[in-house]
Amino acid sequence: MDTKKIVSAFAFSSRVTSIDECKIGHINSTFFVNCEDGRYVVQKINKGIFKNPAEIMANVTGVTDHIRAKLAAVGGDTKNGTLQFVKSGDRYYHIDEEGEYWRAYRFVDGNCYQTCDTTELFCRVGAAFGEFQNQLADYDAATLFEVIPNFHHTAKRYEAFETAAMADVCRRAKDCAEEIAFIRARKTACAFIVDGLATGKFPLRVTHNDTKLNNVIMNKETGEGLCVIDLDTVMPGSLLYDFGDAIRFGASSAAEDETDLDRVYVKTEMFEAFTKGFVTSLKKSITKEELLALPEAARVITLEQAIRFLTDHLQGDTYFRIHHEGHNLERARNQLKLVADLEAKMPTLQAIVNQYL
Ligand code: GN1
Ligand code: MG
Repeated sequence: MDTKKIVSAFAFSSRVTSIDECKIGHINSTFFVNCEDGRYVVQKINKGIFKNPAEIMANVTGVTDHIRAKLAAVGGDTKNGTLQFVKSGDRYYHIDEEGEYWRAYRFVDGNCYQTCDTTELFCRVGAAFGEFQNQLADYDAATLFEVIPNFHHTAKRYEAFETAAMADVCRRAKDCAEEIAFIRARKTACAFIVDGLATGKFPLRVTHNDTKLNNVIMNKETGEGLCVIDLDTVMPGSLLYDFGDAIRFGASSAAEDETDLDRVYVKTEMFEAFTKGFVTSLKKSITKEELLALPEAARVITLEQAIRFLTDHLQGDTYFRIHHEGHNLERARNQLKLVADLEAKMPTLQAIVNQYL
């Protein structure tokens, strides 16, 4: 792969001075491209996972244009408040000689966190995701391409897990019998959000679907949320997906792959902080049903992530990039520890959200 040649396919407004590789993220390959007029991100879209890169780029440019217009209307930061993609010819992606899809966007300078140490920070992250939801409240969901069908369909994730456990192609099931049993005991929980969407209990909204702490860039000066990034999975969904995934990642005491499980638990003060930022930012647009379901959503989405990691482990690590053998099993165990802790703390979490009724 000739990175220089790929980079040269994009219409940067000034000369490229250097290129560095970025190692964070489980899916796409990312490079930082330094130009005379600033920094850019050039990314190879993982075609194995994102089967329709052109449609993804239509989604993300549509969404970012919409947000930019919203920012302009209120005198907001149109330069850094949402991603700005760079064209290659007349489109927003470049196809290299190997048929791989690439895209480029302006690097948003700010702070990005992998773990959250203060409640203030996490409250601001919650406010940023709530605001993102608000900005897209009037976006026509019907125009969005469903990039990964059933992405947060936890019940279908469960079915895929059962299939993988039964097939056991790598003969790994015997080493994770306890984890498999733990998940099986929670099968009914998997339908909680999708059933609510199907019956109309929870409204269908445009959601981000990957609301990890590291997907919000924070303003270096003010500390407030500046830009929500990683928009590949923006699709119609439930606000509960976004809330649940944010708690799963940001209210955990440890990284997603911490193996010392005594160090992995839910920080209730972090749950409280995110809830405050998110709910306050959503104002009246969150329904009572959604509000009451927030703690359960955190449990369901954390369980879903454990299911996804364990399924990938059982299938031979074909989806999430691993850094060593057994990495996906370690991640699954970590997430299951969080599920158990969320269950233990459920009354406290419910009391926190009830304050907003
Ligand atoms: C993937 O690549 P990254 O870290 O942004 C995954 C998310 C998972 C996450 C777990 C498209 O996101 O759904 O929650 O890993 N993205 C996709 O860390 O599957
Ligand atoms: Mg991401």
